[in-house]
Amino acid sequence: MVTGGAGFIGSNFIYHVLKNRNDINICNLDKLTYAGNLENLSGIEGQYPGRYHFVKGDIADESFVHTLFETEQFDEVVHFAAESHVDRSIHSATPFIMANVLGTQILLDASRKFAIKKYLQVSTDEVYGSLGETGYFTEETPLQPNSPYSASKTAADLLVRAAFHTHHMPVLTTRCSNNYGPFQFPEKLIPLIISNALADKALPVYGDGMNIRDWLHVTDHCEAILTVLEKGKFGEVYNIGGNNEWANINIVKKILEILGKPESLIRFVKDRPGHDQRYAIDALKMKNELGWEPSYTFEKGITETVEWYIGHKDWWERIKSGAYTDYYKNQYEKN
Ligand code: NAD
Ligand code: TDX
Repeated sequence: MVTGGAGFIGSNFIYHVLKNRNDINICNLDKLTYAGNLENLSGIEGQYPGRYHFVKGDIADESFVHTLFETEQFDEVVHFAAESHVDRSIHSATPFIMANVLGTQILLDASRKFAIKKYLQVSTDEVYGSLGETGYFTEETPLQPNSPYSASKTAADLLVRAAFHTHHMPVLTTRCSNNYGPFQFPEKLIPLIISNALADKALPVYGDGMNIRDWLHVTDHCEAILTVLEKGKFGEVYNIGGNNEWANINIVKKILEILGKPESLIRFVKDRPGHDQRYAIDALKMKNELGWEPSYTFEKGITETVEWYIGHKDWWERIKSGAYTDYYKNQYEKN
């Protein structure tokens, strides 16, 4: 079972697995929140007959989850489903606790009751907090989350850790840096900048634009998760990253250069409260123990991603013209 498979990384993961592993069938459990979009998977049942099906439901609904596990008899669980946007967690934290914390414990309980053979928790580098100018997050870095989003992801990681130590559950945890690629919801930096620039709209950059993120192509993340699922050691944490640090302002300028749009579109806006300064992952454990390394260069990945958004204007225009417009006004046009 994949949870959250109608979102950005989950949908990419489902395609990646069905394409590369003939012996794996997938049930996708997703609540279809604002971020879940079945258009991301349109035609997949026909492309892979009998190997994929969708179930709509909430991971935080205990009786529903237990019934589903009993009916479907899953072997393995890969858990992506989450509220995932830091800015939304600053406006309202409760949905993050319900989905990310309660939802994770309910999945762990069901996995234990129905003797799931492997449970993989998809986590984030944000659990480690923020770095200064030097250094990297290793798997031993203390957990110091700074936003309600990252605090909820940290709580979930600790519940997974407890499930291993207390119940000896077959769990694995991955912590990845920022992803980019096709099907990313246009509230996140890269798709927001591409789609706004294509529409000649202002490009909001928080603060001075000097916050740094380590960007990884989503396909590399999916391959890393599959590697951990197949070769990882139970109870262990694996950091996944691109060794690819960029200041936000330079990412924005890079996108404008690819699109041939002017830098005059850039607007420096009010900073995100508690904005983490820098994330950078040390992914040596993935390389040395499991033999995984990123395959995309950033040049190739970002160029392909910009081309994907140019070719899928209908996809993001539909999102941007729906309920998302209210969020956008509240986040960017209120001040
Ligand atoms: P996303 O917001 O695009 O997708 C999340 C999906 O989860 C959506 O389809 C949504 O409908 C579903 N969902 C939310 N609450 C649910 C619930 N209660 N029950 C069932 N489904 C629910 O997120 P994403 O960017 O694809 O991230 C996926 C996972 O990867 C998250 O756990 C996130 O913390 C983690 N992660 C993301 C990044 C990144 O850069 N995007 C980096 C590292 C880790
Ligand atoms: O309008 C914007 N302007 C801006 O300057 C937005 C939306 C973001 N930013 C900045 C904030 C961050 O420094 O860009 C950077 C990236 O922002 P997001 O795309 O919101 O990602 P981030 O906050 O880094 O979190 C992401 O990476 C880790 C994902 O959303 C998380 O789900 C994942 O865990």
